[in-house]
Amino acid sequence: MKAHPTWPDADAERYRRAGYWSGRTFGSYLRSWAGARPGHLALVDGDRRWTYAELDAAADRLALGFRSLGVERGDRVVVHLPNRAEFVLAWFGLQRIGAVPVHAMPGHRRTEIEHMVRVGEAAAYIIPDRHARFDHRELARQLVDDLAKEAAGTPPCRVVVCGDPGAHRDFTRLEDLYGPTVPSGLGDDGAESSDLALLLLSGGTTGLPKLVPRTHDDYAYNARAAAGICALDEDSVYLAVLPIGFNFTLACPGVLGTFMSGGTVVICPDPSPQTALRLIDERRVTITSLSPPLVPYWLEEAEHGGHRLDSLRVLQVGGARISADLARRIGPELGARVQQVFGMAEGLINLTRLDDAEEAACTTQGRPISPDDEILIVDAEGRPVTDGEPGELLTRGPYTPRGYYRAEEHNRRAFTPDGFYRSGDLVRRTPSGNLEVVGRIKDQINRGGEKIAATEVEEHLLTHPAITAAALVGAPDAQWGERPVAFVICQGQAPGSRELASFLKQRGLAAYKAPDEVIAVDRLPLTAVGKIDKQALARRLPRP
Ligand code: OOB
Repeated sequence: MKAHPTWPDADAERYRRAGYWSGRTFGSYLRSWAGARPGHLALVDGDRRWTYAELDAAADRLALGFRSLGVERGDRVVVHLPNRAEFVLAWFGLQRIGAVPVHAMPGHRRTEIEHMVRVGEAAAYIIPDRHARFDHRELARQLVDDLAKEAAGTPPCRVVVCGDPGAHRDFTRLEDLYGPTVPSGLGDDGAESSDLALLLLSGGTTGLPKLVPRTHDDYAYNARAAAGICALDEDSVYLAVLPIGFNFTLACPGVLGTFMSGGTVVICPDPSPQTALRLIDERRVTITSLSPPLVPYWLEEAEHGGHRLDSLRVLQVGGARISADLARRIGPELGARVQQVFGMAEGLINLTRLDDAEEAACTTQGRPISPDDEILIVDAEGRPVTDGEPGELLTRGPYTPRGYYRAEEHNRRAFTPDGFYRSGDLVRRTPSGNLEVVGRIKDQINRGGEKIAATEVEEHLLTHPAITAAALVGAPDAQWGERPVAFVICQGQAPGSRELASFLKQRGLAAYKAPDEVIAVDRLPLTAVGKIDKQALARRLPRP
């Protein structure tokens, strides 16, 4: 059985003929970038730098190391690294042998990682030693030990540590994976462009998050098309502020789009505005991307920090809705053009264009990047709405996969029979032709760009001894856009938000998913079909 659906032959052929799908893998792309501009600066992390030739050589050497560890073509490897050059080096090292990175977010913990390792049957798990006061080696130790007990005899998931493996002798230091310098480089990576290149974690609406299978063909096109719209070239300098594993940062156009254009990627090691604005000044950054909650801090730092920001041409903002008022301040206060990005791990990317009217750039979330992105805006019965009316966004196209990875049953609900992805987003087409995101019908909370699947958290809340029923709802929030609030029915004393946060932490859930507030109720309102009526609950919340 196939692990995931692919595009029907006729569509694949059309995408190839249109030139969207180049027939090349990321491993071969890197080789040709290095051939074209060997000495050009590709990657900067603090005072460490790599030219394209050096990046290519590092990928070769790491590829050999991964291979010696037993990682083979098609194997999945969970990458859980923060913003460091090693993310990029390891990523291309894996690409070069046709292995498949599975992207974890820095905040993910045991629950999320275990899920990715299990669903992906990961051959390896790449971690930092410590990051943000968390010892990743401890998490890895417990996880691989538990898995080994369960599945004695099957190949273990190897742990690779960027930094110090500490006392864990069976863990491998990433540094030690560098094989000998191979002047000619590895030959063909053996992968085909239609193969899986990476797995992205979906924002999710169900108890268990889904993995999105992205191929070389589709993901390379995603990065290339976005880079074209942003007019990137070899003088472009992209600052990676949000996590590199996030689709936005990696390929919209992000890190990969910058490489496709021969530019330079600068890694921002922490998201503080001081660090980011200092790097923009020092490295003459031309483009970067942010989530909306960071924008006010940047404006504040720009006003008082004394940084030279005149190199910055474009500030992309996306992942969650930015208010028009905030967007309007970006041009005058930062001297950069605002570009809204409405994308999804599942594929479709919408961008406002650099020559859109200022008002459209500030009030809409852009339009698809490919002429062959198909968009339907439909009502609750699946019928197209009158143009300009709001409805659910359905989409299909050359970089929107036709289903999740190993999730056959879920795919039947998340995709229409003719292959459209049901985004769960409510949008309307504005007179400018751009889309505006006006709401959501999926059971998800968007905390300033971080997605929280309500049912996932509810399932964990229900394991609390005092809680007999739970509903997680997004409350409007001035800073985050939304924050998670839990309505709970309890036996005895209701736990407070602090207690629940530590309870969920113990259960290995990422901290950003914990409810900010807990409201104890006697009963939960139900809809006509007997589901918890979240809209009724949302109406009980105070407006910000
Ligand atoms: C990005 O990807 P995901 O997979 O974390 O989240 C996708 C969802 C969308 O379905 C939508 O609900 C929301 O995030 N969203 C936005 C938005 N951008 C994403 N809602 C309103 N306004 C926006 N600008 O979030 C993502 C992937 C690639 C590029 C940018 C964002």
